[in-house]
Amino acid sequence: MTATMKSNAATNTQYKNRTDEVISALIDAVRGVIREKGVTYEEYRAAVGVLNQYNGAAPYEVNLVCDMFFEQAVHDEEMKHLKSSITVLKGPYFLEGAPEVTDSLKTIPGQGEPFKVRMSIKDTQGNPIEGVVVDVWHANPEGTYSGYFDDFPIDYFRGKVTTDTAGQFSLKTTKPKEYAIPMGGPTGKILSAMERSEWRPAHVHFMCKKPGYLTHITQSYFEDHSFIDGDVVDGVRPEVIYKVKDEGDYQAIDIEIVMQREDE
Ligand code: MBD
Ligand code: FE
Repeated sequence: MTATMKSNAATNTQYKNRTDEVISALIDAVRGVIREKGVTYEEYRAAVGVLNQYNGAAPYEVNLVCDMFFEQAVHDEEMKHLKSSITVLKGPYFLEGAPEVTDSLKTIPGQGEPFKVRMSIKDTQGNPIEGVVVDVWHANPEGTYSGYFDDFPIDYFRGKVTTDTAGQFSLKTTKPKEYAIPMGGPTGKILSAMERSEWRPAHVHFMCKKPGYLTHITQSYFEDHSFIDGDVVDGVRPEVIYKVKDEGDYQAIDIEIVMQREDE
C-alpha cells in the first residue's frame, strides 16, 4: 500500500485531497485482499457483524483494535524523518487528567515489586531539558489500567512528573507484569478467532511534552521479561528494551530520551 500511495502521490492531480488519496488507497487495498483471498459473501457479512459489536463496547475498544494493528506502523513511518530517540505506540489507555506527582506513583499497598523509573531527557545537541512534563502510566500487577472503573480511579499508576534542571526525574512505583489484551470484548474475540496470542510484554508508557518541542511518545520494556518477542501489537524495538538493575530495596531502569525541537 505504501508503494502505491507514493507512486500515486507523484500524479496526485487525480486526488481531491490527502483524505481522498489515503482512503482511496485503503479501499483499493481491502478490495485487493477480497480478490486475492476470494472472500465470500458470508465472510464479508461476518466481518461487518464484528464491527457492529463495537457499538456499546467498552470505551477503549475502538482505540484498542486500531492501535493494536496499526499504530506502531505510523511511528515507524515518522521515525524515518525524526531526530528524536525512537517513538513507540501510545496505545488505547492514556487518559487526560492524571495527578501531578514528584517522586512516586500511587500503588496498591502490599502488591507488586518495588520499582524505580528514572528518566533523563536531552535535546538533539545533548543538553538536558528542564521542565518537560512527562505523563507516565502503566497497568497494575493484575494487568489492569486505572481510570475505567469506579473502584480503581485515575490517580493509581498514573502521574505527570516534571524534569528538574538536569532534565531528570525518578519515580517509585511497582513493576508492571506481562499484559493481556482483554478477551471479553470484540477486539479479544478477533484475536481468539485468529488464534493469535493476546499477550504484550510488561511495559511503562511515557508522553513527554514541552512547548517548542515535538511531543515524544514512547514505552519501555524490560530485558528480563517474556513476550519481548512476539508482542501482539508489534510495539517492541531493541532501543526501548532496558536492563533492570537490582538495587536491593528496588529494581530500577534508566531511560534516556532525546527530544527534538519543533523548528529542527
Ligand atoms: C496496551 O497496554 C498497549 O500499551 C498497547 C499499545 C495496545 C494494547 C494494550
Ligand atoms: Fe499499555
